[in-house]
Amino acid sequence: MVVNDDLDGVAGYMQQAKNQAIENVEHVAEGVAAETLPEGKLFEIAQSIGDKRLEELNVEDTTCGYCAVGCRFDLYTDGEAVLAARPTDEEDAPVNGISTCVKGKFSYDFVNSDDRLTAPLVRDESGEFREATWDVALSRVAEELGSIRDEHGGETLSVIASSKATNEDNYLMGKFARQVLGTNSVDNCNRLCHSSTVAGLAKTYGYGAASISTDDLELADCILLTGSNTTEAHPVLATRIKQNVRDGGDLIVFDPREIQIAEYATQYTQIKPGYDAVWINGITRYIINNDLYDEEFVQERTTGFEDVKETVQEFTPERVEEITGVRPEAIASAAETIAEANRCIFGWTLGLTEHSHGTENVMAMANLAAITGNLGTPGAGVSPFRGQNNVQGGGGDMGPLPDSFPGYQDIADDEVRAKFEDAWDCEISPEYGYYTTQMFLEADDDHVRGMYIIGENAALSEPGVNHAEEVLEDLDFLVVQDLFMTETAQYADVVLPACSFVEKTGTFTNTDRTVQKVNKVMEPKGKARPDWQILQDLANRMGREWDYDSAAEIMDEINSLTPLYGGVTHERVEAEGGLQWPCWDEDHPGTKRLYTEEFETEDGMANLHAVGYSEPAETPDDEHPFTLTTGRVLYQYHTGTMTHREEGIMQYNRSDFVEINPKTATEYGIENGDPVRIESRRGETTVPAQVTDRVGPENLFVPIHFAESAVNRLTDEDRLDPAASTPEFKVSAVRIAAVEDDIDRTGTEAVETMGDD
Ligand SMILES: Nc1nc2c(c(=O)[nH]1)N[C@H]1C(S)=C(S)[C@@H](COP(=O)(O)OP(=O)(O)OC[C@H]3O[C@@H](n4cnc5c(=O)[nH]c(N)nc54)[C@H](O)[C@@H]3O)O[C@H]1N2
Ligand SMILES: Nc1nc2c(c(=O)[nH]1)N[C@H]1C(S)=C(S)[C@@H](COP(=O)(O)OP(=O)(O)OC[C@H]3O[C@@H](n4cnc5c(=O)[nH]c(N)nc54)[C@H](O)[C@@H]3O)O[C@H]1N2
Ligand code: SF4
Ligand SMILES: [Mo]
Repeated sequence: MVVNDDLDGVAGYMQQAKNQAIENVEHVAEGVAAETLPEGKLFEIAQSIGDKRLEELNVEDTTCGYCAVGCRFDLYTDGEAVLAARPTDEEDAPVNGISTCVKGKFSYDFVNSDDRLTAPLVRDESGEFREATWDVALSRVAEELGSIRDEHGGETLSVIASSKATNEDNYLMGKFARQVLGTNSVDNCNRLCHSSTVAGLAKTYGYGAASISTDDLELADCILLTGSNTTEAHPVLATRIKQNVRDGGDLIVFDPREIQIAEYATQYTQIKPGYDAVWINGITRYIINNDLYDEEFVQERTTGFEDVKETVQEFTPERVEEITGVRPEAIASAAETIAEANRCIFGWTLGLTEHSHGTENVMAMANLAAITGNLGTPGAGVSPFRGQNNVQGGGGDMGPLPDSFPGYQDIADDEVRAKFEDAWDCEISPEYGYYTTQMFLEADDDHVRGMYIIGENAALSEPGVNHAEEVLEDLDFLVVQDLFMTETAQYADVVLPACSFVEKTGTFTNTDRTVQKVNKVMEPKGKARPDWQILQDLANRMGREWDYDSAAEIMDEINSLTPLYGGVTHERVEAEGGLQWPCWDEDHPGTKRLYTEEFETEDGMANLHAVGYSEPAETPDDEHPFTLTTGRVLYQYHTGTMTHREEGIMQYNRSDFVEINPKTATEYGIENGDPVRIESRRGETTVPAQVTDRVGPENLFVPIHFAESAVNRLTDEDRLDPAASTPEFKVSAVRIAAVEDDIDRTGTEAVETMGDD
């Protein structure tokens, strides 16, 4: 690559970033960017800015729209495309400072992509989509949703809200569902993700959120991580964890796959998927029986200890080994390291939650954190790393949920409901609506007849998509609001073009409860509009009089109705560089750590609940002898609508694959790259093999990123966590076969067909 040393400004920065990335192999996110993005791409960015005068570019600081780490940076645009991301002032970037990962730094080709939706589309009588004006499209939506509501009742309508969108957008999605459509069936991707965390933590401690601040990750003496592929899914948090390990902290990783973060761990223990409560209870038992627990904390700040003590007795080291494959020494050493640490953080992600008993797994973990007294102090606490950029805020705090209003206020509580009925001038049923996973099941009996899906690619991301596709096909009416003609939008009657985070203003709330500002960097593409403006137009066509002028005005309403966000105004978020909830009023400084004095339960104590034996809903047998688990890779994001359009990323990762142990591969005559057919009781898919001892001989792993392989054809839509309705994405029983016919391994078609037809 030709390097022009004279490049200054942004171009110089890009060059510097690349040099640093190459030199600093420790920094995996940057290192990966350097390794994976072809030089051409980096050069192109540097060059395109080098060719322009800096003053011709628009620069805004904003918050990343990919994951919930909540990195902040400046984005540079020439009005046509995003040219570069570079660090913003460090005080405005409390989580990441100057770090970002490959997606936040480079993956913006989607914004100006030729296949962005730029005008509303309405399906005509022949079944073809036709471009339409906003007036025509929204009138059609208002008419169809209105007639289903009037004929069959509002409760037969469902809204899927979007954790990609802002808090302000999501607040209005919840309000729209309840006030305009008259349904409590409004939910979002949290159901497929961390809702078992929210349920488990809310029941034990009060808040369904991380108790720590990201800074605590560097203050802990010990971090127990499980079910989190941190370097790939939360790269910037992984950097902070690795920094802690370099400074002498202990890192314990329990995961069925020997993921990259395991290389940095003081202890890595391979587990069998689906039995987390068993090994966690084993550690709790060891700590209690060896008197290593925090007696004072247990006495003064918890209830339920005796029950827990009694219940964990069945999880003897021998039994734990028999069920999970974890050796007694591994339980003992983890238990001792946790107990010896003055401050320990318990971090987890989907490996713990996406199970038919995810809520119990989380409660087992919450018990362990409480009996060791690791809550409410610096460097100690629980940290579920949340997923989508705004799932904490938009997917939870803002209340697009079947059971709660903004701020987790229960819709069944008469006083709370009266407050919202009064503010929104409508009647609201005290009956909870359907969770996302239930919406799809209830549609079979016509309990759901119409859906409004906003920024969610359900046709790929729901469990059991063979069933989800049938539902989408059979609905009386479906409206989809997205950036692209997704696999879901292809089933719609009307498709509405929305703005991406780069084109709008508002706030996102990240994984440690920090509300941060999202600033408009570019004008909307074509006729696309911010989600809140579309909703406002639609609400008014359906008989309401919404007249918000800006996202800030919506936030004012949120402040007045949501105690947790009482003082979270745009002005303060901007001035203070982020505010952590709870922030009760204008004078409240926000909350760095939860539970310093009290838990948010009725008695102020951590209410421990004993958790017994649980196993996956489906276990391997002679017919389906392998356990399939599913998840992510660093370069791709979910169903690929954003990352598949970034050629630099696609050059590295063009298709899904199956991780398969060398022993199993030999047994089936499979070599690296060979196509493998994987079948479950629900469906099948074929992907190339990646032969690796990252997984054990009885386990397989397939990522979730490509429609061609659509791994959710194999997962199960029926068996859900009883408390949270989360599906068991992390365990399916499958069989495999080597296949003769060749499959497309280049992945180019995935890029070309996405959104084109
Ligand atoms: N690059 C990238 N980053 C992302 C996303 C993305 O699509 N791409 N998505 C974002 C979102 S929405 C989310 S929710 C997060 C998800 O972040 P993660 O949950 O870290 O992502 P997964 O790949 O689903 O990984 C889950 C981990 O659980 C392990 N696991 C599987 N089964 C079990 C089990 O039974 N028990 C235990 N203990 N572990 C198990 C897997 O081996 C894997 O290491 O990532 C966010 N960040
Ligand atoms: N097998 C298996 N399945 C899984 C998982 C797993 O681990 N295994 N993980 C689950 C999890 S944790 C999650 S979070 C889900 C993710 O599933 P989805 O949320 O369906 O995945 P995305 O591809 O992120 O879809 C987001 C959509 O929003 C659009 N979008 C982006 N920004 C905006 C905006 O501002 N406004 C609007 N209106 N649209 C926007 C994007 O184009 C995209 O189509 O997948 C779940 N499915
Ligand atoms: S770690 Fe997450 S928030 Fe940070 S740049 Fe990467 S995708 Fe964006
Ligand atoms: Mo997620």
